[in-house]
Amino acid sequence: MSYQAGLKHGTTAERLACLTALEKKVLWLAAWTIHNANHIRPSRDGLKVGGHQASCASVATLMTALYFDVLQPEDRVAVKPHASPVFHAIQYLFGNQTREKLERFRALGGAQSYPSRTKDSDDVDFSTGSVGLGVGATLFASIVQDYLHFHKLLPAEKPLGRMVSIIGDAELDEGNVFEAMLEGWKHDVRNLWWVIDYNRQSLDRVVSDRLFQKIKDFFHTVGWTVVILKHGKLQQAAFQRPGGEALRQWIDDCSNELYSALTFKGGKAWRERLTQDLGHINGIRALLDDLTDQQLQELMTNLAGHDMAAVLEAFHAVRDDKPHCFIAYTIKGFGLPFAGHKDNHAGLMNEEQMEGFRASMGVKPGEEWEPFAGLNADPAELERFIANVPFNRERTRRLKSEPVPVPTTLGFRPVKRASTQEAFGRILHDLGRDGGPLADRLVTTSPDVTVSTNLGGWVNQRGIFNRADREDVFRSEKVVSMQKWAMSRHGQHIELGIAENNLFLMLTALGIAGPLFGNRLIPVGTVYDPFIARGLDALNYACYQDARFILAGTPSGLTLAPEGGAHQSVVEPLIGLGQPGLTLYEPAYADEVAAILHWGFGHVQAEDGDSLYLRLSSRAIEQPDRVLGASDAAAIIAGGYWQIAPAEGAPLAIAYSGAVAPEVLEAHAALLEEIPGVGVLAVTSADRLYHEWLDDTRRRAAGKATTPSHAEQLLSRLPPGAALITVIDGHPSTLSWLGSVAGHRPYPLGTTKFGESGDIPDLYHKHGLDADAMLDMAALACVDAARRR
Ligand SMILES: Cc1ncc(C[n+]2csc(CCOP(=O)(O)OP(=O)(O)O)c2C)c(N)n1
Ligand SMILES: [Mg+2]
Repeated sequence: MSYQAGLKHGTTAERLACLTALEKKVLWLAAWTIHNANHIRPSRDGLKVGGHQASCASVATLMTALYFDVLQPEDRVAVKPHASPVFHAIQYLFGNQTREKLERFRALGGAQSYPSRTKDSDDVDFSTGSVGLGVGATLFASIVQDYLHFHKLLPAEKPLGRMVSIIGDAELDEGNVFEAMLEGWKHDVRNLWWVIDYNRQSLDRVVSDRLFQKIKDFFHTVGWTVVILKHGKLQQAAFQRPGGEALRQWIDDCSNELYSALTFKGGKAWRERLTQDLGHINGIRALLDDLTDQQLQELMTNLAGHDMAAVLEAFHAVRDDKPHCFIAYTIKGFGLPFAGHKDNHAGLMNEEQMEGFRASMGVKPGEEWEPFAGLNADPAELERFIANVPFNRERTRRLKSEPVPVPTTLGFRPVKRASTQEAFGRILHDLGRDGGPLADRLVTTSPDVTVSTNLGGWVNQRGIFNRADREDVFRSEKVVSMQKWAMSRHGQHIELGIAENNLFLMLTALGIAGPLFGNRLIPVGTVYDPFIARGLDALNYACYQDARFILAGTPSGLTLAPEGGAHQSVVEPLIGLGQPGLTLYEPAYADEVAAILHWGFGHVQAEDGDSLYLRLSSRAIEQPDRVLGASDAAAIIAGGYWQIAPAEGAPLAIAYSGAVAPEVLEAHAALLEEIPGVGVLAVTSADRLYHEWLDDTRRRAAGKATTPSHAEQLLSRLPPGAALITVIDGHPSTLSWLGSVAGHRPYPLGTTKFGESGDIPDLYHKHGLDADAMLDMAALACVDAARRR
């Protein structure tokens, strides 16, 4: 249970020597990788390649200490985005990254600018890039690790890992970090280390002096242990000398801006300023006189975050699994010519500066990529040291996990009337009740909308996950309620507070449980459809990691009618259509929901699969009297089917998605009287239809043979030039593109404006989604057609 077993307490002088040598090499390689990409590799487009030498220099000591000494194989790490070159340099020294990829840093096929689980080959645990999200992801990964542990889905003999985030201090400006911390407190999160590279600089500026106090307070408030690493060993020794206490006080009182500016100016400037401010204090002049300008600069920049011994001491002093926050004082650009300069974030050393840096590192031309060139240590010993680094013991940490078998059918019960949301809830309820391997690996989660998104039945069957058992007080007090709310370590629903960012970070962590922890989970999250937008960057982040999950956005569109415009989703189908790594489905009927979920449980596990987004509704509608066969289900999965086939040569059809089905059928019945043979195309996934059609078009453009896409096959049943009325309770461009597949004229209906409170007939009328609106479009189509003839 504890990770202590593998840790050493007390570092020998030999180890320290190896680590300080490696720290120097890591800094060099990171800076050189960026330099090579910008100044040596030929440019074809004249663009600055970029990279962040100052951000890397700031964190080189911390990351060397972590990766080469402190971390254990079971630990998982999110690295601040701009330290990507440091991460790749470390993996290069481990033998997990190639020189070619470093040489191609930020070029196609090379090491990625920001660590990427999917695009990098050197075992990135969590992708980062959008600041703050990697930080939050580690917290949720820790909850997922606990979940797996209590569900006996982790090897019993292995200790739990620490989820570690190496954080740029400005990442703490992101609100999602604090949302995550609160949720972590509720879940009594453990085994979490956040290491803050406290260089007191963000992109634009030097940050406020008193910020760390606030940061400390936040962490204390939610029960974390805060460790401040401020003064390195050199400074600590200087403080012991006469006048030393005054020097400490001066450093503590110095504003971040002044400290940064003096760091940039160097030893001479420190001497002037300290003489001016402290010269009258006994011992100070002697202290200054004993040091050259260079040594004085070393002393004043000897913050603990750059002092290997101090860093190791702090990390190894941890004795428990409480969440820990390390605030490590550092200098942005430490050891580089622009150290401390406020504009250094994207600064790059020029050729001349690089030559100076090269000389100080002892690296000869031609030896830039040599792992041990210029180090004051025996290469054989360094090799031995690296071969024994605990973190790198298990060469690949990307774990394999067995697929979770999906039953041949889901127990679907036909009903006369139902909403897609009810159908979703009922299917999960039945799975929970009937049990089996799939049900045992399902985990649901929701930001305070569990009951209102119909997860209640499932929760009644499977309970809520909590580290400590907690009875349902309302139940024990015999207060009648449909909902059981008992919590235990065996529960399978993770209840979150209302923070959609947290939902998506939780889905991220649940959705990579397989590769991270060796056992898959099948995560299902629910959210009110409009509030997907609240967590959108985190959803994008989840997809970017290739986390796999099923998301139900429900209720959606105008069908929330009385809830009004603030709860109405308009643009979400376009998010579903456009978001890579996520496939949108918007079924109309319960049996479609069953077919999609049944297939989806396998799809989210497939090597070439992705995550699913089911846009659902709470509007109960009459269900078709039918039993779906295999080919019907296949068409639903492929994105659509002719619910009413068009007659040969029919001049018009209606294509629709979701809960507008009754209005479509009503319009269809009315149209039949005038235009025989009108068809109704049920589009279950505009996303699948669109992307398959697009891929097919691209393949044909590349001269490759293909079979026509599903969209093309469906629409070829209509003669070219026929009218296609498209209808969706969402933005009309979700479906109107269908007109371009086989040369049909689109007549789009859908929502383009904010809604307001009302009932469905009023709102559908106002927004042009009722049968009358469809008939008006049909009349227009007839007029247009007559004009063309
Ligand atoms: C969500 C988001 N907004 C903006 C950026 C652009 N950006 C990249 S780094 C950065 C500031 C980083 O400062 P800090 O976290 O302190 O990192 P360091 O000082 O270590 O470079 C900003 C604003 C981003 N990557 N993500
Ligand atoms: Mg910073």
